[in-house]
Amino acid sequence: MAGFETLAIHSGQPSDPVTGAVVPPLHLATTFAQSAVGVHRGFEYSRTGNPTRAALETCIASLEGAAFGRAFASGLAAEDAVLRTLDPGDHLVVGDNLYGGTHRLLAQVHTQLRFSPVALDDLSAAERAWRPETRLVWVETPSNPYLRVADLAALADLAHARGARLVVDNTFATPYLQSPLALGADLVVHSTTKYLGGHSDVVGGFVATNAPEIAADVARLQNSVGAVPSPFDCFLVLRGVKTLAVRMERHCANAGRVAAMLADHDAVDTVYYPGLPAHPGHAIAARQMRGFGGMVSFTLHGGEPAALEVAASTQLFTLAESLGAVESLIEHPSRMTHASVAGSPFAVDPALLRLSVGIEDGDDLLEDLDRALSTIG
Ligand code: P1T
Repeated sequence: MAGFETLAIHSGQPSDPVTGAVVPPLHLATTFAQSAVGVHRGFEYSRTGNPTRAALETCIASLEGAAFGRAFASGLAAEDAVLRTLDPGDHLVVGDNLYGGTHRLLAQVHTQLRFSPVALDDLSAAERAWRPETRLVWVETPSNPYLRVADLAALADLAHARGARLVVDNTFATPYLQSPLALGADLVVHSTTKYLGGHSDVVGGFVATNAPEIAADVARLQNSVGAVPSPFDCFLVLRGVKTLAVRMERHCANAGRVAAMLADHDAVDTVYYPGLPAHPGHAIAARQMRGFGGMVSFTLHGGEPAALEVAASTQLFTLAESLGAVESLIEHPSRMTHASVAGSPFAVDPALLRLSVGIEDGDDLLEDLDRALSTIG
């Protein structure tokens, strides 16, 4: 089997047999000619299947070590497809730190499901939350925005021993840094809007699995519900994926430097980064990840007022939602990405700031943060 970087560039993307083009063509056709009824070359209608999307699906599936992969119009559309495989009344054990939109999807859209938030870095909490109708364990690791780390092999064992499945949102880690399926997970979901796309210019999602019955369900839902990405969206994610490995190396290096600098800064209270030895999930992250990722969160002694001031003061770190692209971003989760979880067990400390550390010159990033932190004295 070829290495990760080789798969990222070539998997699903042989040169075009007609023209020799080395990049998969952008197939905008919505429909495909049939030589007789039901006789075609693999594609009928672009909601059901599209050649540019197929290239992306083959590529990302191979990066996740998955036999099957399906692309969606957004990360939430991918999550929605997975949740639709459940029956009314089914119960999920979910990490108590999740992207706010995932919580909103569970709490406000899939109201026929039940879910219990637990600290998934504490396996006994998952055991205590278990019910006879528990079908899924759903975890982000590292989580958004607290960068909590869950032991995926242990969670998979726990879920399987009780007849449930483990779903891992691998958005923060990416398949370059972490392989949930190899650790026992049944499904991986992604917001490809983030590191896989990598350039803040496309919204997308992905589901990967090795289980044929889950794959068939997800494919049926992808076609029946129709939350598919456009061919151009697929083209952009495919292009982003080609440089994922080199981008992640730089994200990790820069984030490691930023976390160390913040941990040393007088104005900073707590730094959340799995690469710091003091992080409670450090040992597990070191075991199950290839690097510690590009996301860093921290609180300030000055509380929310100081956080708001710093968020408004950085120059290189742009104040904006989202993450995972080449440029550095800063955001205030409790009022931005996680505003919808206010008042729930998923609520985020208003003193918290989240950084998506980009791949700019590391010295420039440290200088920008240092200058912004000096504004709060
Ligand atoms: O935005 P969308 O492509 O639909 O993906 C949703 C999603 C799913 N999972 C994780 C871990 C995420 O972080 C997100 C989206 N998150 C942000 C927009 C954010 O700034 O945190």
